[in-house]
Formats: sequence, structure tokens, C-alpha cells
Amino acid sequence: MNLNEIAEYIVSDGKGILAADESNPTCGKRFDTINVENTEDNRRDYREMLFRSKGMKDNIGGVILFDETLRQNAIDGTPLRKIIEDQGALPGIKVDKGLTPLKEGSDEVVTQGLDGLHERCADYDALFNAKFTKWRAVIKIGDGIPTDECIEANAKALADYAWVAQTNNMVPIVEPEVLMDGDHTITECFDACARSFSALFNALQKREVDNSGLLLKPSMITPGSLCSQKATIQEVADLTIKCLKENVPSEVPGITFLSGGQSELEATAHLNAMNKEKDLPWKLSFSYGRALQQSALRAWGGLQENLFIAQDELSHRANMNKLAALGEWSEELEER
Ligand code: 5MM
Repeated sequence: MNLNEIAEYIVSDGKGILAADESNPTCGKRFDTINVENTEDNRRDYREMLFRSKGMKDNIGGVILFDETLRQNAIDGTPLRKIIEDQGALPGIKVDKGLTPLKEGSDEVVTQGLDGLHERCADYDALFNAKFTKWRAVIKIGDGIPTDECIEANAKALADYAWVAQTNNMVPIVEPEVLMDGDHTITECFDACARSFSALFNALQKREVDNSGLLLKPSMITPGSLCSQKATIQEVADLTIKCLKENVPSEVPGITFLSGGQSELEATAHLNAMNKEKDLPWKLSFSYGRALQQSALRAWGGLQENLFIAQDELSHRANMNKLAALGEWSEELEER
């Protein structure tokens, strides 16, 4: 498969991505909520539970993994990545190395990980046949931020990363996450996202990255989580599409949203509302972490006896989001 075919496959027929690339500290935060110890074995058992869920098939086209998971085997010795492939999904790998302050004393951050990236990608390709990669930039909204300096630095790093990934025949997922944290308005979110997308596609063009061989993983346009003015589902959908249409080239095959702290239902409803609009140049789908895993994590609770009920939760969310990616979801379908 060439780069465009890989990207198209991941978002074909309403399929989306399961983001299971929590670094070990983030996994610890998730496990704390269910009182499960953050050990290598527990992380393996949790991920194995997710990947063996029946609803992975036909609903999930790709799974983003953390390095540890790509190398892990299930209890019966089957590599976790093989379980994913057997479900018809492609395993991918997070290749960034997390966040560092933009400069001393700054609240803003830039993503690191370009050192040795070429070698890491070559290894992931040769050893594990990983077909795609992901890099997440974080943009914060607040007093006087995001600054142009932060937006430009993150856009440049994303473009440098995307170029290296494509050189290694792997699809880059470029993720400029504009955080929901704070009391900013939906207009301020629109502005920060528009500036971030525009800088990103300028940087990608300068780097001569092939837009038809990448996926964009953006935030939706929403008010900050502490903003007193809430937005309707339709407002979020309309402003998100407007922002994307104004800034994202039509050759990009797919836009796979992050959920960013939205509830499972909100993330599904927003995606569905966007996909009610026809004549969009790109597929609009999902690359959710929390909005796919939350109910499954809670139902699992670290206990083997809860395996099937937890898998049922993941399967249900995966199916609901596939329907939303096709614009065919409605709230009644949530009843089981
Ligand atoms: C799954 O979480 C990923 C980040 O993990 P670390 O913070 O541990 O590096 C994250 O990039 C995720 O893929 C996206 O933010 C989407 O996840 P949500 O939960 O926002 O849908």
C-alpha cells in the first residue's frame, strides 16, 4: 500500500482510530480512577481486552500504540499488534517524546522527539511493519496565548516529523491539539485553531510533505471547559467545518478528531452533526482516546471477570462512532 492507500484504508467506510497510545504516566492517571495499579502486566491486560473486542472489526481502521504496547505479547504469547491486525486494523505508533517548555518560564510547550526520529521510524517499519505514526502538539489558550512563536515552533516540528515519517513510508498523523482547558469562548478557540491549522499547512508545504499521504487529528471548535457560554451541537459542528474548510487542503484524505475531554456522547454527537453535511472534501472520522475507552475502562475495573462487559462497552462506542462518521447516528441507537 502506498501512503495515500494506507490513509484511505484507516478511514474507509466510516472506520476510525482507537487512540491507545497513553504514555505510562497517563495510563497511570486513567488506572487511578479505577484503583488499578499501573504495572506493565495490567497495561498489557487492559490493552489486550480492548483489542480483542468484537467491535474492533469493521469499526476501527487503525490503533495508535505506545512503544511498550507495540513490543508486548498477550498472555498466550500472541503479539498485541497481531491481535489488532487480525481485527482488520493497522497498528500505528506514537513517535513524539512528549512536551517541553517553549522557553524558560513559559507556560507554552513544544513537542520534542526529532532527535533520532529517522532511525526510530526505520526500526518500527522493519521490526513491526507499522504503517502509520503520530505526533501531538499542544496549544494552550489563555492570557496572551497562544503566541505566534508557539504556533510556529509546533507547526515546524510537526512538518519535520511528517517529512521523516513519509520518507520511511509511514503515514504521519499530525495532531495540533488546542486544549479545552480554560474559560475561553468558542470564538477564541476558532481563532487559535485557524492560526494553528494555517501555520501547520504552510510548514508542511515548505517541507514538501505530501498532503494526500497524511491524516490530520485536530480538536473540534468548542468553548473552553470552564466557559460559561455553552455551545450547541450544531454550533460546534458548523464552526469546526468552517475552520477546516478555510484552512485544510482538500487533498488531505481524512480528518480524525481527538475527543479532548468531551464526554463519549458529545464526541459522537458532534462528529455525527458534521457528517450530516455532504460535499466535504475529506472524510471526517474519529481518533478518540477517552471518548472510546471511558466506559470500557470503568466496566473492566482491572478484573478478568468483567472482560466481556468491558469489551461490549468498547464495541458499542466503536460502532456508534462509525455510524457518526457516516452521519447515521442518533441518540436512540445508544439504548441497549
Ligand atoms: C491517548 O492519549 C494520547 C496522549 O497520551 P500522552 O499524553 O500520555 O502522551 C493523546 O495523544 C491522544 O491520542 C489524543 O489526545 C486523543 O485522545 P483523547 O482522549 O483526547 O480523545
